[in-house]
Amino acid sequence: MKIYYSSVLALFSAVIFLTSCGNNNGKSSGGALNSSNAEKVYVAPGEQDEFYAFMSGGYSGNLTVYGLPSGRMFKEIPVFSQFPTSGYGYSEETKPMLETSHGFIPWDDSHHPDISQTNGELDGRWIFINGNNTPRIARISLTTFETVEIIEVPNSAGNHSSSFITENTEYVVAGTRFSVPIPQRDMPIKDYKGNFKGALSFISVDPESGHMDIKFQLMMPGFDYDLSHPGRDKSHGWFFFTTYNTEEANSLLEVNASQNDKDFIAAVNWKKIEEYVNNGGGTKMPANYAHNLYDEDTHMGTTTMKKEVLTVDPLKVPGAVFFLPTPKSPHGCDVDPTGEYIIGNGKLSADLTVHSFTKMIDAIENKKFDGEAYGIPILKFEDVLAGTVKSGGLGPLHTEFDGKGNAYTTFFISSEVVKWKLGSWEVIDRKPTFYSVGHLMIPGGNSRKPFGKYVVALNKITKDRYLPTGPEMEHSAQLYDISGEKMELIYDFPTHGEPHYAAGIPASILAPKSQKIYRLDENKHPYAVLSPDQARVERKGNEVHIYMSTIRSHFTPDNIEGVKVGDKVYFHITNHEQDFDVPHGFAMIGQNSSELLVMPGQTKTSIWEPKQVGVWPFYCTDFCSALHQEMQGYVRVSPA
Ligand code: CUK
Ligand code: CUA
Repeated sequence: MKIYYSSVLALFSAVIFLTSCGNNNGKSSGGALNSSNAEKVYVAPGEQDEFYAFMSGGYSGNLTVYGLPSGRMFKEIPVFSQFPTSGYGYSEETKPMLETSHGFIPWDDSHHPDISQTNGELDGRWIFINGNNTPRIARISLTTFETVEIIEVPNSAGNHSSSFITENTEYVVAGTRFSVPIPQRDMPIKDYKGNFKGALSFISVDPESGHMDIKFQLMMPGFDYDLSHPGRDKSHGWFFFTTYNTEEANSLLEVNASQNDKDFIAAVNWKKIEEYVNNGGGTKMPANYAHNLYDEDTHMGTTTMKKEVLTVDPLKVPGAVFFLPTPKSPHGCDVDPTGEYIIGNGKLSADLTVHSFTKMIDAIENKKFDGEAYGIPILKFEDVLAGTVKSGGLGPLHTEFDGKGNAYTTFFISSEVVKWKLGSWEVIDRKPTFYSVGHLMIPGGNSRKPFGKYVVALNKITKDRYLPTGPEMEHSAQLYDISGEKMELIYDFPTHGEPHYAAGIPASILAPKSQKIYRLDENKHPYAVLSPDQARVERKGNEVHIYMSTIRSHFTPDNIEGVKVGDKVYFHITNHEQDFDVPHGFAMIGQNSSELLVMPGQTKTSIWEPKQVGVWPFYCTDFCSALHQEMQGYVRVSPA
């Protein structure tokens, strides 16, 4: 299909045109499935996958875990959203994880997972992901696959250029998509220009505990900070952010916001700012934000409300922030494994712009500037340009690397992945995606050490790839074998929610570290019962605490009397199984939260507020033994 365009507007219509005319005749195309491809993705019964792939859940607010190459989904990890399957966000232990300065927010829009690194290589300790809507960053343990920490990001709005991490997981970085008045205040929207600010947050990660803390927020001019990536190897110590709307328009009809032929990539020397802050620099400012921690010994979540944050004015730290002009509203901002090349994908362009880190440093040292924006020096485009990739595609978004000197870029409008060579900028191969690809992922493909065997394309539109399921369809991932010179499409599989980005890691790194069971003798939950003979019922005013134990297949106690209408009944349930993968569930009639799933060695709490007199049953929701159906009990509720 030939596409020509003469204006930005034509490009936007091209988006609509291409995505709506796709292959909608019910006949799929691009089926490259021959028997050798079938062998490549076939993981025989009893065998296991070679890679884990963690896919963001988009508006599901969660993170899903897949195997590659099979495309089998293993788990959905609840992060920002309540999840009835496990009771996350419903149990008393996990409710605090969803507290924010706006109150209890039980959903979000999760975009970019990133795995912790040591020396620029995946270490598989934690995975981080951003909440885009109510700005938050979560840390998930990769031994328990549970969300263990969430920190809210104040002064941010649309937490999109997040959550990317530095080479030794010194920082997880969160950038704001929307600039806003800081501090927030009542003011005319049309006065945006010059008055709004964009906060780029550097959140430190404790190397032992993993605990996050906002070290500083860099208060940048009021542009939109879209995506970011850390420098690595030679550019370690820097962080790069794409911007759009450098016009600072308050309404983004393209006539307003795409006037500038070039927006910027902001280059931030965070080491320099860190030094400034460590020497007492920066200004403390009042800010309200929640810090939620899940303690893996007590199995309890807690919320602390923080009251201030340290802000840094970039003009106070000379030599720390520069702008690199980059054409056509750049979206993805990706740094190659050597740290030399910074790739800006201008959404409204056909070409990719590659900047050189070495040239950037030269230009800075020689003070070769081309003006400034709000006091921040702008480097000359020609002085920092390493090369241009004449891609022949339309709507470039994101780039990953295979560690063999090649880069792979997605094109949303022309629906394809293009493979090109770093240094010579020549296009080596291109393969269509079905349809409209956003991010792509090579395991380790944004680290110093990629595992360049597969690339997964994360497509926004599914159309005719699967059996029809009504107007709404799941999104679609496509797997390409990239071990040879040419890419080969080998598999399609549906995904859950809207996966924006994904992070992959070899199973050989992660699988051996996965924890199998919580030890009951290490359970420090304040309401745990460590043996069934401690099970009991205690009344405190109108609160009734039931300390309950479960073991195949019985609740102790299972007949509870003495509860009255208007009481608040707490079921504290400890699972006493010693064998891994034997959960028990708990459901009580009329319970308006959700069931609970309690793993061996764990304690979880559910509240029930009976409104009616009677004898009411409860039961186990997880098929735990041949006598699972017998795992039940009654609560007698008497008049108040
Ligand atoms: S993205 Cu968030 S709008 Cu290109 Cu990372 Cu999908
Ligand atoms: Cu316990 Cu079913």
